[in-house]
Amino acid sequence: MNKNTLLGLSVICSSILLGGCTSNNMGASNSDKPVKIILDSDIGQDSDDAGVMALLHQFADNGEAEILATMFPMQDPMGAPAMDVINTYYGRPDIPIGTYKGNYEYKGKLFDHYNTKLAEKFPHDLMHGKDAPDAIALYRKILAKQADRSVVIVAVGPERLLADLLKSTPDGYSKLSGHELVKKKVKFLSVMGAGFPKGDEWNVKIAPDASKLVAETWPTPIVYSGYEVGNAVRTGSRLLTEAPENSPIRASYENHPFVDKVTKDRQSWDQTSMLYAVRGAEDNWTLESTGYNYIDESGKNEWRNDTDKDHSYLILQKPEEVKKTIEDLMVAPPAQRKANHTFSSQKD
Ligand SMILES: [Ca+2]
Repeated sequence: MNKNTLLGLSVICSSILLGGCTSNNMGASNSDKPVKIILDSDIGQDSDDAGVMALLHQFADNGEAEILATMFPMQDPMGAPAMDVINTYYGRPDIPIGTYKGNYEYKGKLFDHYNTKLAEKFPHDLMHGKDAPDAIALYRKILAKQADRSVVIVAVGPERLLADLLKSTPDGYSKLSGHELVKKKVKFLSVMGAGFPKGDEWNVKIAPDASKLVAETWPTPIVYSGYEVGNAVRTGSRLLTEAPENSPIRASYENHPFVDKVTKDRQSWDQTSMLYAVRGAEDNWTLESTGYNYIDESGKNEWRNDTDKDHSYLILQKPEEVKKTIEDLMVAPPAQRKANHTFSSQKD
């Protein structure tokens, strides 16, 4: 990345991301639309994972994004069905869904706060994680078909799949190693994780070796939305009054134990990473990019300046505007053309 200092503010100017740079207005330009997205989300843990899927589908409705796949990085067999519920609600029941098939022991307690509830209540046809393909194989299958440097991965949970993807070996989909395949096909990685300038954040701590490997070896730019960004943007309460009653996003926030009992809002960690990935920085954020994100063995992290890598982190500038943008997208119904969708011809 090229780096400029503008009025004392360190910003990145990435020729990879932008083909140029104007002040702090970073990210994919309109000419890059639709942005090809793979979402990697630990849905069911926290309500913002449902929120991030709402943003992704609204961006697809707007022609801003193309959804290549959604991936679930944990062993919970109901994660993939919950993703299928939301994809189906938004009229895209055939989006490929991959799930983690490995035996990694996560370093903390995992929850199914709403995956099973969604699967029991809403239409879908992927009923169990065992029926979903292995996420690493699906990553390789999809990446192999895409144009070079065209895919943006948005990772808003533990980075288990990303680390295992890097370590994957040639197969029937590609003769490239995982590292080579990512380098060839991925434009950049947008991560919700860590904290800046220092952090001790859940997504990293629950699989610290994975986040550490990705930070140290991922061969494209990485843009982190740290804990402090989403922590300052609270959303969700409008779902209860403005979203359709049959919205699985609304259902994911209703009665979720992490949602504030008074305000009915929850932090918007995951949505910030998606918003940046699709729309760029606009004037919502500036980026710090001189240095790199160091992650230790336990998952604690800090921004260091002794070496420069293709890492950046978001610095929130417009919390109220970001809040409104995110919540507008979360409460909006699926496009009308999809409201008439029938569920008779779903996945094969
Ligand atoms: Ca998450």
